[in-house]
Amino acid sequence: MIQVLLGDPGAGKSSLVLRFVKGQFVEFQESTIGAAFFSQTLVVNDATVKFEIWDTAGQERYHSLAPMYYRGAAAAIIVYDITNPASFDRAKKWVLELQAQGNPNMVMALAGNKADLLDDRKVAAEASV
Ligand SMILES: Nc1nc2c(ncn2[C@@H]2O[C@H](COP(=O)(O)OP(=O)(O)OP(=O)(O)O)[C@@H](O)[C@H]2O)c(=O)[nH]1
Ligand SMILES: [Mg+2]
Repeated sequence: MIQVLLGDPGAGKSSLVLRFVKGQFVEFQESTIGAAFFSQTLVVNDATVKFEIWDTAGQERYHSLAPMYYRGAAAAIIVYDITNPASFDRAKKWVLELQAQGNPNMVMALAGNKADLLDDRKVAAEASV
């Protein structure tokens, strides 16, 4: 299953993938250039699922590359940082772009990242896209 992560720079896309694939977290994760590819095989309900993940770069100058990664994806995870309202606004734009230009069968999920920084939350849990 091909999956793509989209979202503001600094939202934590690479950190989520690194945790999922290697179980690691680094405090000073470098900003992604272009996109990075990861894969992870898991057994889910007796079925073996191979996740093939495109971790895209959030910086605006890479925006035009994004369709190359989301067009073939079965699922997209749009990541924002709960302490950063601008990242939530950017997430809404990704939803609109995927609705307009993505594969209509693609599953979309919105992930409010940096849940450990709850005291600094600036996007309400009930905020809607
Ligand atoms: N406190 C906290 N920090 C996080 C969390 N996830 C990521 N970070 C930090 O946020 C910074 C940015 O994370 P990245 O994973 O590089 O963000 P990104 O979305 O991949 O950014 P780009 O590659 O530039 O698009 C890093 O310094 C991470 O250590 C989290 O859940 N909690
Ligand atoms: Mg990254």
